[in-house]
Amino acid sequence: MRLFDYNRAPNPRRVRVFIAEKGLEIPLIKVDLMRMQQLSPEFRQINPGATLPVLETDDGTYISESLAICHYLETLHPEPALLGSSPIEKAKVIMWNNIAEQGIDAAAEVLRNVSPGFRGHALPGPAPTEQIPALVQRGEVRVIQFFDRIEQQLASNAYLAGDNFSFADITLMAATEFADWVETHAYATRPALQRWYTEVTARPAANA
Ligand SMILES: N[C@@H](CCC(=O)N[C@@H](CS)C(=O)NCC(=O)O)C(=O)O
Repeated sequence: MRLFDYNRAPNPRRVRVFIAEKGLEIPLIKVDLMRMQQLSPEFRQINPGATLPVLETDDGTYISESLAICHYLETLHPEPALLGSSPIEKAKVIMWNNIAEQGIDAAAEVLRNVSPGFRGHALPGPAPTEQIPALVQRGEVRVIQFFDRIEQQLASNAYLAGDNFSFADITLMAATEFADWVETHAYATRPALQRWYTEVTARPAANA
């Protein structure tokens, strides 16, 4: 197995942390997003959507989408369970993972429409897309709304999906860090998020 990865991007980070939490070792193949290597014909053979991460399995299948990759790895290596154990827990992990992904999307809406580095590439994928300045402010509203919802959940739950650390926390960790790229400093004003962030980043896998 190999993971196509870029160390600074939030979605590949989710999968690297998941792999580290499982105690697995999967070789990383760097695809440099700053140099737009994801748009090369070679990489588009691997993932026509031109996004990272992508897992190449031992039989040569390419799996994109972080949740799909982690679901595959969880099936092969069920312990420790990071996608929930009981039916209810599994549903809550997917639910909160999907909500946490909205935080990444909201921060991306700001970043990709304001940063000169994303001119002509405001959306991932091979088609050129122009920035829309009005989306910056709308994205900022989304980011605040997102973290307010998260704060409410973490105020009465140890972890995002309930009592146990899960992939939803990994996604939220990536979202929280990524939101800092657009100067959100979400945890500075949200005590439950701060408490949770301190705890999850103390886990050894958080360095992945
Ligand atoms: N839904 C996908 C999102 C993948 C994604 O958007 N990855 C970003 C990096 S965080 C990317 O590859 N961007 C390429 C680009 O901006 O061209 C997932 O869950 O993995």
